[in-house]
Amino acid sequence: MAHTKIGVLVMSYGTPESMDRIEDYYTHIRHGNKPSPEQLQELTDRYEAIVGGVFPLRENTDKQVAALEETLNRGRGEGDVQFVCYQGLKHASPFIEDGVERMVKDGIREAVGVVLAPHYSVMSVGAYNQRAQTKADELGLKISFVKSYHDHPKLIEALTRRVEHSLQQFERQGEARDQVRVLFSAHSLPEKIVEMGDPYPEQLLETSRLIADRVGLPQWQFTWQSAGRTATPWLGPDVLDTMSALAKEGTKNILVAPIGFVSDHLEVLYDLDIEAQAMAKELGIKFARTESLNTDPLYMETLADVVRQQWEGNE
Ligand code: FEC
Repeated sequence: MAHTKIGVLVMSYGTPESMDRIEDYYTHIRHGNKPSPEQLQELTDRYEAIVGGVFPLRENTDKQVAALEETLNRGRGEGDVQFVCYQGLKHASPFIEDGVERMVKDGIREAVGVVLAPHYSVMSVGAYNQRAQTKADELGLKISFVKSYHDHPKLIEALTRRVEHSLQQFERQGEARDQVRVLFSAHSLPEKIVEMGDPYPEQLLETSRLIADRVGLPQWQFTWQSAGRTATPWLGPDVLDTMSALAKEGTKNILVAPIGFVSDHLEVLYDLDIEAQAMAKELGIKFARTESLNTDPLYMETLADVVRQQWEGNE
């Protein structure tokens, strides 16, 4: 018989709790290796630059987790299961393992895991799920995972509306929409994922195509962003290189839609709003980016749908 309370482990990247925790956070991202003082300063400067050193990802993730729980239980009738959401972060507290432990302490016996990132890579979503599975096995929790939801119609609708809204803003500023080059972007990963047959690049292209078709975009392309600062080659072209190349070809307007991210955080607020915006200024290009999903009800319904489907598939 099904248990009445089903745990939902909502996993997200995580962000430092305060400025003095940046080093711990960075060390965790670097698999236990401390960053050099220069690397630490450089990351601290980036956090300082986004509205004076706040960590918007923390509040946004809190809000997304609360909104998902509300969406999952909306209209719940007597006898229906109740979904209880727990947060599990990849690189900060509460860690993925903490989330699993809390569920078990609360008496949860069965759970579904979902990552606040729509596209599957063995290096991103795969790594979150692996850690959660290991902890769940240790504690005897039955858990299964949503792998990806990059083509969910409600997600596509939410992203389409954002592209459409931004194009209308260009039009209000006197630019014809067919003169705006739309760049879909996502976090780069090491090139080796391609040889591994990882679905990440193809899923990102699929999301891009679905949005482009719905908006009726004559010209668009996909580009990578936020590549790590390591010696290994990362997937390219990078958004800054793409912008330079387009400027050379005479492009005057660029709209970036960071479809690989679902929240306002460093990679959007710094890498696009500050770094790419500054590059656009230098290149004499008008630049905008689409708004982040954050707690958009369509995104919350996307997550609720895939969690329910995963749960029903297990019953
Ligand atoms: O706002 C914040 O505080 C956090 C913003 C943030 C998000 C994010 C998402 C993704 N990352 C992905 C892959 C990698 C790989 C490395 C890596 C490194 C960093 C560093 C910072 C950072 N990431 Fe991130 N990422 C965010 C922040 N990321 C800071 C370290 C300094 C730097 O390189 O800039 C390389 C380290 C490694 O080998 O592990 C790889 C992927 C995503 C999108 C999916 C997801 O959200 O999980 C993929 C948000």
